Amino acid sequence: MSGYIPQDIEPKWRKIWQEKQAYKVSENTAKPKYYVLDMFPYPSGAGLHVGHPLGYIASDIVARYKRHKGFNVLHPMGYDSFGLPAEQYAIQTGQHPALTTEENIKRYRGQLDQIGFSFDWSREVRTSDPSYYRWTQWIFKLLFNAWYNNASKKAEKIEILIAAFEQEGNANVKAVCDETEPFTAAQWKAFSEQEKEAVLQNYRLAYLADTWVNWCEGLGTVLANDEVKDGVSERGGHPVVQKKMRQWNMRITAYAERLLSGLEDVDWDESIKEIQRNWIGKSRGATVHFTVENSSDKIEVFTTRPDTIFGVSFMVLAPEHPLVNEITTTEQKSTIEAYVKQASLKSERDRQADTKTITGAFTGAYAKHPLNGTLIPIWIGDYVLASYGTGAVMAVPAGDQRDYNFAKEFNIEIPEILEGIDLEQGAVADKNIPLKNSDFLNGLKGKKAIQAAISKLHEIGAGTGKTIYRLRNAVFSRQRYWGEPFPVYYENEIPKLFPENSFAELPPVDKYLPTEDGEPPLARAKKEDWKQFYGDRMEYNTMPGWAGSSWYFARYVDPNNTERFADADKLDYWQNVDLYIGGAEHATGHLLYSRFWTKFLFDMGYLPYEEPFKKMINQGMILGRSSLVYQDKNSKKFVSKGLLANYDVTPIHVDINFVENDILDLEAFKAWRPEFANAEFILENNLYHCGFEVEKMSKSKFNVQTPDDLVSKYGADTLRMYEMFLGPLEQHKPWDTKGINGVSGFLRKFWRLFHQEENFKVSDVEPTAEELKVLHKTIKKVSEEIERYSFNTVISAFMIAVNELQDLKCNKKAVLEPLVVLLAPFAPHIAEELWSKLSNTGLVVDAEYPLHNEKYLTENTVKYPVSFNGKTRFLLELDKTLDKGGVEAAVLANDNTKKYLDNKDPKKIIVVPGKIVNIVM
Ligand code: ANZ
Repeated sequence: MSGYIPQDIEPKWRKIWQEKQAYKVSENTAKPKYYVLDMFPYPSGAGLHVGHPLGYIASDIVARYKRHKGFNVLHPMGYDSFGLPAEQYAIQTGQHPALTTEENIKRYRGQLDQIGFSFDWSREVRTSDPSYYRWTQWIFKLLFNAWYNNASKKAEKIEILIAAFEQEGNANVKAVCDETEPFTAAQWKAFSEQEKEAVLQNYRLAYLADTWVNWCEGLGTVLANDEVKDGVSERGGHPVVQKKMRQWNMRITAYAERLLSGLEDVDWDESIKEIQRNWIGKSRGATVHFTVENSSDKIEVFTTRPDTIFGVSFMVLAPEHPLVNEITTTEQKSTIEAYVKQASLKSERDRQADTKTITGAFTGAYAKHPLNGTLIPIWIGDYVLASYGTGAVMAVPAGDQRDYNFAKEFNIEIPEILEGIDLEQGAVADKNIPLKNSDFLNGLKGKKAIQAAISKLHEIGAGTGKTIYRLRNAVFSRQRYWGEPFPVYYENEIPKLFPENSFAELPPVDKYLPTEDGEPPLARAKKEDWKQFYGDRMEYNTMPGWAGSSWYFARYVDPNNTERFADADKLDYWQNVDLYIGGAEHATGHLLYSRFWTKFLFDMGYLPYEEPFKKMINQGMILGRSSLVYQDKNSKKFVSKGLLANYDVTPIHVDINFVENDILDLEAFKAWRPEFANAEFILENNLYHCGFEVEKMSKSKFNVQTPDDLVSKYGADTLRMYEMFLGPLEQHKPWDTKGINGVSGFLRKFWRLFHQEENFKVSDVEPTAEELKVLHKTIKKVSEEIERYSFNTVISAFMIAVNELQDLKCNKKAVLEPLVVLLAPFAPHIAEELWSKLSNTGLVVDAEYPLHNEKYLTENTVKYPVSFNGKTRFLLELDKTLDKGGVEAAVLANDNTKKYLDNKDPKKIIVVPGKIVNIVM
């Protein structure tokens, strides 16, 4: 037999695994279950680069390890296959996005298959497949037909709410809802169908509303908050403005408290939990009503500091506040209108981020202070956000810096309400300063003051304690083609659900663009294009990217079920994900939405757990290592890096495939592009040294390393181990192939332990204590480190073990065979090959994991330092069980001792058993 040739071994075993369906699992109550999941990818046209498999390799190691440990392991993979790039390609080329998606998936699958993952592909899901998205629609229907009962603290069916309305109107209903006028049972019954539906929309968990949305003209769609960065779209960088549109929304705010408290039950990185906590943004305080002078209108504000109420010297409404038009006086009308227009051009984010530019306008109206009756001017200003709290503030310049700045800018009074504080420098936010000029609150501070203020406001009917959340309801409509259609149609503009067991399939359209009237692409479909058509018209929006990914973990449990989203017994068996691996960038998107849907499906009795992902690890990004050449601006020659000091150069990215160890292949570079065909170089010692930069991998930087090239050159096992060897999983790290030869060399060495001059040869001789120690030390280390998800240190442990066994010239089966099992999760192909050569009939993936025995780890000998008159001369290894006399005798009999004694008689021999020997001469 020949040496280690991964190119022969690897495809062979992948074929066998496939033939034997080695990774197919089903429910098995005899075994404990373990569910390990990767965030499924969007199959983009660019294929995988080496950064993508990093998390998949880690999860695959855990999946295989747990399987060896006797678990029934669910380890599925699929595709989050609706999305923008396929749609944009469709717009450009007219090709249906389903075709592009199909092609991309093929490419991904090919790349993934090469790496030897233990995915159960029979469970593959694709969010864009009708057999999948019909269940996404089914969940939407459930949400539409549900409301959140604050009394039972869970979602319930809308029929229960309707029954309550029929019994006693809405007065006693405790629900998470939008503002709704009170009505009696009689009034409810008298409502028209339209009126009833309009009321219900205020309660439904999926509902239609005119919502302020991030409108992106460039992309022709609405974007979620987490898709907007610095006022532009995350994809494409197009400007985003605020616009009011009728949209589907998800009442995720109903779950704010549970989304917060549930974080205590999951084992996630603290930083991700903190991002979610901040995003949910719990604030305790009070709402206070101010009546508008000469009007029946009331302005409600939310404040975290009701205790500062005697320090209010003005009010500020968000420019979009519904009362702005109503209260503005004729004189101020044009000023206010101009300001409102100006403010609409800024996104909420920009308004929050920019604390320097202070703008606002006076409405001309006044409000009455609820406690002392003074008249307070009402302004509008863009630092007050329409969608937070009540969209209005009582401004207290003494305690809030934004109010302070506003007061200074517009020359408004700054009442002194804080004991011993000089307000020249700015506002003081500290709650623990006693109040003054504040009537019954004088001398009080902190929680006591806040409580006293709330009690008083409550007593006079002007306010009440309230907790609010920064979290907003999530806009759920997108004006796109390549997304889930809604199972919704309209009759007299009343939204209605498709009948049970039916769902909306994406109809063909002539173009993937909005219509001339600005309707979404689905409006292009004619009646007969829809497989099912109801009512006057269909819903034209589609669902956002996060719809399909909010529940896919549940579908893997039973992906081919046509009767139900997943079988209840299977859900019971597999439960939630034990280990989830994926990027940290989804903290406020996918990872929040999927928690929300899980809690909802739990409430409705469809899921047996409340948190989808028990433990999560967020893998770091693998950064590209770009190569740069430097072109002299004057001569246009390319200057080697060491000579740059003498030239004025432009750095240019060059394809990393032309560079090895930073040395440029000049001919390859010249052949790369016509403009470089006649390139001239200024070299160092006849070589061109390139510069480098560590940055995100991207096509435009020519620094993308695909796994394919490395697999064909080194084999998948080397790639797998090398990616793990790069460093701790969670860390960002640059891609650098320098060390890959070392890892490949390690696998060769491992292989050679089993071979003598190309022939497979292992011995059945009993191993020595030393050999057993290497084995058991390695078993212990490897299992402990895998349990800690510290994969890079496992690889080091393997390398040490192989070196030690090589030194011991160990080829004993009793040592090598367990090592093969240890290595199998990391390098499954070589492990299978050696396992079969060891005459095993089954697959190594099914082998039992070896256990270490402490017995072999404890030392049987002691290395005594032997000293003469206090000077240590040499080490003597002796049996641990020897007593004082035995040690003394052994020392005296030793040749080294004789040499140092030099024929003299020792005066005294001091033996501390297990520690030292000192000979006094
Ligand atoms: C009076 C006051 C006095 C306030 C004081 C603060 C300090 P958090 O902690 O973020 O919840 N506020 C309320 N609604 C707002 C909105 N829509 N846009 C901008 N600001 C708004 O902050 C709550 C505080 O932010 C509220 O308490 C209110 O100002 C302001 F010494 O009311 B405060």
